Order: sequence, then C-alpha cells, then structure tokens
Amino acid sequence: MHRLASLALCLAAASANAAVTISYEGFQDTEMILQAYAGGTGSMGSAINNSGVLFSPDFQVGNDSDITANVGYWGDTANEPDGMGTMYVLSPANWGVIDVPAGFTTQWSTSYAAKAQCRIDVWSGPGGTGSLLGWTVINPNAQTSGGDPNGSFNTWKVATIPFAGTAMSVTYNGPSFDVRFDHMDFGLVPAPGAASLALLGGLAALRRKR
Ligand SMILES: [Ca+2]
Ligand SMILES: [Ca+2]
Ligand SMILES: [Ca+2]
Repeated sequence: MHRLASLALCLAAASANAAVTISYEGFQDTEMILQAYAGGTGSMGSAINNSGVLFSPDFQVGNDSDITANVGYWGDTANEPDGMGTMYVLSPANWGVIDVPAGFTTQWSTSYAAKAQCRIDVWSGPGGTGSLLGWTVINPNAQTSGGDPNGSFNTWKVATIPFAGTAMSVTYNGPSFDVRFDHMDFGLVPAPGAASLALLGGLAALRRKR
C-alpha cells in the first residue's frame, strides 16, 4: 500500500483523543510491528487492526516460548500481563519511534519488564519532533527466572507518563532486547466508576435545582 494512502486511512479511522490499547498479540516471532495497528501489516504479514498507531522498524514482537515452543530470546518471557506476546526493541541506533498521527491526550502508559534502563519521551509532533510533553526513565525491575514455567523477563510493572496537550509520537531511547513491553495505552481509559461519579454529580445538581 502506498505510504500516503495508508496514512490517510489511519487518519480517517482513528478519531482524535480515542484511547487505544496495544497488546502485541497475533504476530509471528521477531516480526516488525510496522503498520499492523494502522490498517496495514507487520513485516511478516500480520494485520491486527486500524488503531492509527505506526511503529518504526525498531519494534518487534516475541511470543512466549512456553506456548510456541520456538525458543529464542524473543520468547524468554513469563507472567505477561496481556496474553503471550510482548514487544522489544531491536535498534542499532538504540532508538525507536511510535507515531499516532491523529493524536492522543492525557497520558501514555505501559507494562514493562526491564533488565536495563531506557527512557521514553512523549512529543507533540510526529517522529519525535515538536515539544517534549512528558518523559520517564524505566529502571531495571528485579527479574529472576521462571514463571510459566520459563522466562527470565518475568516481573512486570507499569510506567505512566501524564501530560497536557495533544501528543503525536512516543520515542524509545535504550538498548536492544533488554526491556519488554506489553499492554501499552495511548490516552486515558476512564476508570470504572468515573461514569457513576458523573451521574452522582448530575443527580446532586438536579437536587439543588428543586
Ligand atoms: Ca506466559
Ligand atoms: Ca514463559
Ligand atoms: Ca501481550
């Protein structure tokens, strides 16, 4: 597909400010994600959905080797928070870009299992340009071994970057292989109870009117 045509598809499908969750399921081992979440495919042909999120070639998926029996560093995971597939970075430049052309607001968050430090930045423009809206440093979190039953990336935590304004890209700055990601959220998913709180507020306003 022509790059511009696929970009136009993304823009049409993803409305601004919609929250998107990426779970990294449905890929082949070591497949580059590329446009699999933007109406296109990953490097091995997997098409997931059209959430309007595009990955530079630095981001790949590995499936838990306890399930696939295809043993490699990519499948060395356990206790994954969302299915059996996780994402890692393979980048000679220690750099990767995730673009969201329609933009997202409020916060970015992810689950991670880290053996090394990396930095994540959220930007107002595409490709890591514009204003730096927010950032976080992910530090190694106690990885042991085993879990389901194998996997040396087996302890998961959540990192969150809250920000004001509208973001169009997220960049990764860190080593290859040593940080795994899963259940990545672009935008804020309303917490359970938020709707009922709004309802209570409405009822209170009604009572005051009487
Ligand atoms: Ca597992
Ligand atoms: Ca495992
Ligand atoms: Ca997953």
